[in-house]
Amino acid sequence: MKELDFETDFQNKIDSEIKIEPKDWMPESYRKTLIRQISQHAHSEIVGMLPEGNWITRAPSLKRKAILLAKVQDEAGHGLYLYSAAETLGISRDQMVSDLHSGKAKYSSIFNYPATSWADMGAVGWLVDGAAIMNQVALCRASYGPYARAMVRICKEESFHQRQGYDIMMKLCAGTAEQKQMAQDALNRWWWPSLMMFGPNDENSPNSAQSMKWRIKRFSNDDLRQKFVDATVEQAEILGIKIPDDNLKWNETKKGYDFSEIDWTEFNQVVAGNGPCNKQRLKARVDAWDKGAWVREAALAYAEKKAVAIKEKAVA
Ligand code: FAQ
Repeated sequence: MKELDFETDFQNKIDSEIKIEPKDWMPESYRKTLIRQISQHAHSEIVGMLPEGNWITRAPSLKRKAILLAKVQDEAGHGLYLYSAAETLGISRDQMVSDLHSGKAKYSSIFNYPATSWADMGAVGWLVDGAAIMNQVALCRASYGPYARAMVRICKEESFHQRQGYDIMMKLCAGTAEQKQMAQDALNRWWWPSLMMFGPNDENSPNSAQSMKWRIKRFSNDDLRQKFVDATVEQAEILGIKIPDDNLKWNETKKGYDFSEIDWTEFNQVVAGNGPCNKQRLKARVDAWDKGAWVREAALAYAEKKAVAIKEKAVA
């Protein structure tokens, strides 16, 4: 078959909702786009463990501590499913990690903000996991099989994460005036960064058109952001706290909320590495990698020893 026939066949498969699998022919640019998105997504899960991991020792009760611990462990698992999915595209895990540590690979802007109070654990679960689910449910139908399958499992766990965050917010909002104020303060600080998670506006999103043609993405950045705002407004009303946007208003014509423009200068600064915690987050990852070298070496030595033993047993 000629290159052009391969391309037509590939796009026909996608249009017929047939999943692309690792050994199938794919355009080099499809492979690269997937490696970029899946590895960025994996890095986000791993770096995303840091703001919440910081609160495990300070959770207000044993129950909250156990729940938070389980959530942070889930995020590690998500990172691992996603690194594995990316590996099927021909990139090694070491390469991906090295790209993260050198600053070449991106991760979600949201994790460059500090989590300064216990209420932030509520806001992160409610808003950050909420935004993540809104984006990720669609990814369960991504055209690349290993990514789509990883996302199915991740989404199940993310819904629990979102609910535990909302539960923290409900408790705080039903507590003392000071606790409710903590919840309001957390909403004020996490609202705009959460909206930024969906990426640039559609007209400034260079990857969207091609990713949608390839059915990696099913909805545009702005469509998903709108869905998130529409779903979240009512949840804030139930909590009795106010979303920090004076222009937030129901628009009957579009059957959705109007809201203010995002501060794109801030978004670009955070993505460029100049957010409040970028340096701290990367340093934590690099330190963990360096300090964990002996674990990787020991695991490799054990695997080699085991392989030799199996070989010797087979020969005997
Ligand atoms: N932060 O052309 P587009 C989670 C970059 S998981 C940083 O629109 P695309 C779970 C983008 O990479 C959260 N960079 O790009 C959790 C591109 O740069 P490049 C992560 C961003 O790919 C919860 C450039 O801007 N989720 O939270 C961001 O079509 C709690 C142009 O943008 C995923 O990764 C951003 N916010 O659409 C864990 C989901 N937005 O690479 C722990 C999978 C955009 O060309 C605790 N990813 N950029 O140099 C996606 O769905 C897509 O990649 C988008 C961006 C929607 C993020």
